[in-house]
Amino acid sequence: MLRLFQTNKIRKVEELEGDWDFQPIKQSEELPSDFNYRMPVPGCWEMQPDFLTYRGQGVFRREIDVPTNTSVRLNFKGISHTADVYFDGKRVAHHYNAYTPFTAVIPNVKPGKHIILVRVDNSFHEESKLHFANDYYTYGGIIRPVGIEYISDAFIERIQFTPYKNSNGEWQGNIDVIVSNTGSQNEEIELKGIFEEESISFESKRIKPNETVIFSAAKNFPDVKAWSHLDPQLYFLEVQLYKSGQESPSDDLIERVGFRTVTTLNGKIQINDEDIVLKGFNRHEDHPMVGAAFPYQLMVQDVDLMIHMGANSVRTSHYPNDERFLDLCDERGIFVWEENHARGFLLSHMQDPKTQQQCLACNKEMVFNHFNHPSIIIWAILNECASNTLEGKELYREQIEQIKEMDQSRPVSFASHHREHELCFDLADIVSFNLYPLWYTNEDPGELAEKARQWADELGGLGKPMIMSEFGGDGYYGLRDPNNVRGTEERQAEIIEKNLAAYTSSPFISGMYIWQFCDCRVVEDTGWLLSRAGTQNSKGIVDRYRRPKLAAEVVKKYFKIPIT
Ligand code: ADA
Repeated sequence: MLRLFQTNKIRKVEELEGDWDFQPIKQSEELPSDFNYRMPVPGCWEMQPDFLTYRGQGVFRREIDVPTNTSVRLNFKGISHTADVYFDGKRVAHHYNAYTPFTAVIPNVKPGKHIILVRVDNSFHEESKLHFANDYYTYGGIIRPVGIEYISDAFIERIQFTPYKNSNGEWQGNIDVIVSNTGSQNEEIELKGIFEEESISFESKRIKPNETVIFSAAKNFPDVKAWSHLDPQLYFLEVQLYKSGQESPSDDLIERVGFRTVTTLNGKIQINDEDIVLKGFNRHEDHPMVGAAFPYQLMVQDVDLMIHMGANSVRTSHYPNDERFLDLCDERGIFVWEENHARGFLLSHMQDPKTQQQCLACNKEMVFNHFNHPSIIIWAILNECASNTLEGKELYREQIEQIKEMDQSRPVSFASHHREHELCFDLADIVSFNLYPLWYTNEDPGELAEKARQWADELGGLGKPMIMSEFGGDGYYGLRDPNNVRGTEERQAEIIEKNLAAYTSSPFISGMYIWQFCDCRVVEDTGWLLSRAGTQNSKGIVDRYRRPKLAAEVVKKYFKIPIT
């Protein structure tokens, strides 16, 4: 399943799910011709008994049968972490970063059999600045779905829909449709939009070969209902592409959109002009049975569990998530803080130009691909990086400006652990603190929150909403002790209780994300093994198998009380 709704009625799309041939290879080895394994796609190779901790390269192979003369677009939703894609032996794409989608267009494909090869690398090396030994696991494989789309020369790349209210409080929307021409001739293109059986017109345009053009339209939507947490109304926005002189469309794309605004005024966050308080979890896409390659049912289980505990929000720490998960959040009315892929970069790491370039690429892919999800209400960058330095600040600035240029409709934030040394609050719309009172420090959560508000006010965040973006403590599932010693479920429950009691009663806090929803696997070579026993981060409120710990009842108690 690529998405939770039908994205095309005209363009033919198939999912390339199933067993692909697989062969591990060495770094400098040529592409293999013999394949000794079969590997599920989507899947993580760590789930296969011969590759439990394999860090290296492997090649996936799949034969496809193309029905007619056509152009083809391969749509990879996530390959961990570096991919080189070959079509009939010719390289057609190179992509870095496990957690963002990419496509490869192959023009003029003849009918018959063709071979797709994907060389995948999950090793840590100089070129890989976002994936390295870290407090979560970088798996290997084609971890998210793959689609094949049969496209005409001119095709719709994507649609960007921005809802807003006019001065009379009526819903309006800007629609941008991005169209490319992969053919060798100029194309005269007309688009027809359809929304709830009403049509939307666009000015026709000529597109030269290899050119990408944006078609724009603005429209009033007088009869729609707003998307909200309690009533997440969604609508389909369909765009059809006609080549000049043709009566029937040759391509289409359907997006699912919602009408809501996000603002930050008077130190609070508003959805559709109403103040909200975000209550939720940091979540890693990780599960002991599937790694990072979530099937739909396990996504639903996670969302259900979060809702069951009273959460209204999730932070996709520390990378963009699978689009099906975001679709699900749209459907269930879960507010999403989506962030780019970055955790704990020191200044020297940030200053390597490759790091910034990989972050900028990630930001672009995140915003372009996830733009239409009404559930996403915050974009964030660079979790716990060098925002306490002037040099780091310039890199934060460049990334925030880049995001603002792509999307002015959502606030931007970043999670900081620099306390009174933070230098970048002036760049963000929301100030966010990762603080671990009662776990890494012995401070009182309420007093610390007051201090944090003061730091925010003094350091450029005056008048801005404030979020406690991480807090929590270890609790090993099943480790119980009436003395509440560190690491027990009792101690974790106590830490969570004191933190939530403080934050849910502080009027200046607009959101809180517990670290973390579920325990997650971590990379062994981080050097923190003493605090990461079992190579896992054990601060989950549920364990890796989603069994609730004692703290789950505490969360329920606090998250279910309405906060005004
Ligand atoms: C940090 C970090 C998380 C996690 C957490 C912890 O705040 O952002 O990824 O590592 O600490 O468990 O210590």
